[in-house]
Amino acid sequence: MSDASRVLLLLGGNLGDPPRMLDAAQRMITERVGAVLGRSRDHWTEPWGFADERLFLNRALLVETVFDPPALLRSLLAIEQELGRERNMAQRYAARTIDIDILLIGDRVINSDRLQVPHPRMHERAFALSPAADMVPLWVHPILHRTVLDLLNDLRERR
Ligand code: PH2
Ligand code: MG
Ligand code: MG
Repeated sequence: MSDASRVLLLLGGNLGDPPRMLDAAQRMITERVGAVLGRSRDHWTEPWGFADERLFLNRALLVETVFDPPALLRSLLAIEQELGRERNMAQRYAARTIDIDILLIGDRVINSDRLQVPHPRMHERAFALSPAADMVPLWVHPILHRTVLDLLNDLRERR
């Protein structure tokens, strides 16, 4: 068995009933992946990267898990599927019921075909950094060597 890792997840969705979807995802994560040590506020955010009439609800979770990264990814994808996530291969970004992304796993850096950690676009996305900063503002990004709060401020400066 591997040691427990602290994982920062981002939940997001903009179809159906987002608060209910995110609550259901959080419950399934607690049951199957590990203890939820903390959660952010809920943030209603503008769709990023594509146009859609419906706002996203985003929430970050701090989770402790004994799963290794591939097992973690597999179980998060299974939860997305069970909650009705449909993937449209023709579109990079699309409206969805639920998305569960791995933002950070401790100070690990992973570059496999299936999984990149830190999430490669987290530093460009206020919808990820704002919820993260509610909970873990001082977590240091292991590639950029900036805290979550610094990354959020950097983004604001560039806008
Ligand atoms: N996720 C995306 C693309 N755009 N926009 C917002 N506001 N929130 C998201 O979670 C989100 C997005 C890709 O996964
Ligand atoms: Mg995503
Ligand atoms: Mg995803």
